[in-house]
Amino acid sequence: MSAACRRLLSVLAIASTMVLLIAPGANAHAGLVGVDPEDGSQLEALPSQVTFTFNEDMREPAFASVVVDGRPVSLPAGDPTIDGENVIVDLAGVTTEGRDWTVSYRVVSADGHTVEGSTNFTIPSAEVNDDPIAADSEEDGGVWSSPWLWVAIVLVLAVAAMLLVRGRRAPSSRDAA
Ligand SMILES: [Cu+2]
Repeated sequence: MSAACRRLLSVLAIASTMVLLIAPGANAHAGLVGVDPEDGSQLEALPSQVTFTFNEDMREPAFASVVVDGRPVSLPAGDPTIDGENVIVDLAGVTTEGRDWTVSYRVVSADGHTVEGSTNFTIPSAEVNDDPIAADSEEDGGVWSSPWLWVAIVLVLAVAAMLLVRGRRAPSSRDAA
């Protein structure tokens, strides 16, 4: 095996390790300590916001998606707001009605790991939402499920790792061509 080939293999190994470390859900060190309204709540009406509280400060980027009765809901207020340990999903402006709500989040913790999860509440008095499912149902968080995003990340990391390996070897130049 040539030196260049070995170097390429080590670069790929480093890159794939880094991808595993940052991939969503691979390693969730920050813990969720509370949700308001509480997971499993039965409510009279849609709350104006859902607040996820963690055991450490959180940071952007933060994404949220909302599903009611199995149908995606668009969030007029956009991405969640981060306030220290709180990640706040603003539901003001949501006009969709329905009974069984799931609010999911994906956010970055202070140590740089991605943390994700969801909470559920029901509005027993509401009509079940049986609207046809919109074609663009992938809009929230869809980019994270795209394989091309991860391919791009692997390429960027591979280039970065290669530059690092080169930089470290430059002074000795023992395998210069
Ligand atoms: Cu962590």
